[in-house]
Amino acid sequence: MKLDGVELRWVEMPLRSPFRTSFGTQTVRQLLLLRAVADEGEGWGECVAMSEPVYSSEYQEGCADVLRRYLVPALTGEVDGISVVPRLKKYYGHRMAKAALEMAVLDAELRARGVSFGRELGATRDRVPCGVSVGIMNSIPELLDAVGGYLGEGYVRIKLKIEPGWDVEPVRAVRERFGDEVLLQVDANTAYALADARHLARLDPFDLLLIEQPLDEEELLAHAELAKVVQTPICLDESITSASSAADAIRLGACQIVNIKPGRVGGYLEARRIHDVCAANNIAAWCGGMLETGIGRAANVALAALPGCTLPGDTSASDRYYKLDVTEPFVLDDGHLTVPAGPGLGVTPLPEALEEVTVKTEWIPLA
Ligand code: NPG
Repeated sequence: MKLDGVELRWVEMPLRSPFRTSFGTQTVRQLLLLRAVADEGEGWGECVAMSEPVYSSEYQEGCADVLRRYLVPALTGEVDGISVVPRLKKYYGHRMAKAALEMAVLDAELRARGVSFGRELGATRDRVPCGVSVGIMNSIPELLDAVGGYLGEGYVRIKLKIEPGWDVEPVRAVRERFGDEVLLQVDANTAYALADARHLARLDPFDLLLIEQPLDEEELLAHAELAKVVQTPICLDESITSASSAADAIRLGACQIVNIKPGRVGGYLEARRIHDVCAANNIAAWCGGMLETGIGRAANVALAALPGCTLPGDTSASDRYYKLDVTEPFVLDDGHLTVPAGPGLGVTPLPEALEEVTVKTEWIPLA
């Protein structure tokens, strides 16, 4: 397959309600969508970088810049999904930008071959159980209302965002109100230090599935130390940037569970390798989320259907975040989403919806 070029599309998706994490509050999700145009057809990619470098070092304008300056121009001549990331090897980092480009090329290739993302990645299920991530709220009653709403909609697992000052009490309140059977986990997004180990151990009585990324992303050994004090299983997110970092973290005892986010690790093919590393080590994995549109959600749901993704993912329905998605919405059915079965992502943006959220576009031609 030969690429004619790649269109970048800046979209702004208003959130139905503000989403607060330990790194900030989002009210609008700004994303970069990619459309790879090749001789054999088109493919879509989604770059999950945020507008500011507050979750990771990448950010939207940085991704656009590296895509136009280095990554897209490197894809001259014959290209297919599997060759994208190896061809970009000389350019350090920029995993979210690379992931988006790989995704767009892979989608174009798979659509041309008539193969779905799920089939290509090795999915073994046609629907996946879904969790939901619940932001930090202004009060416990507000939190209980939100959690009650999501449980009522059928979500099979609740993840509470936590930070110092919003941890033990919200967890206790959710357990007291909704009982011990609810699958419950927490996500700190690096907000704690190893010195907080005793405090975090106060979460142990609540029988959580996991505590996600309590410490800084570079602190693997500290996570291993924390695991000796805290009984709740530790799950890593920000720290896991590749299959090799996943293997190291597991070997060091820094995590017992892994959150796989394709953008963070440089693409769906690396995400699959991480899945394989986890499976080989008997480490549970699950698919994370980054407030994707229906485009990224389609691919995430395919990843979540792999056999080693044994815990429910942050693969919520479109209406968890957006009134209007750019594809046909993903709708929860008995707590599950259906894995798209059509060629490539199995979903295509709806022109009108896409237009409504688009801020600008840019065409990057290939020589
Ligand atoms: O359901 O898509 C979702 C969101 C899940 O909490 C979620 N994502 O830290 O994992 C995270 C968080 C996130 C969202 C991080 C957007 C960065 C950007």
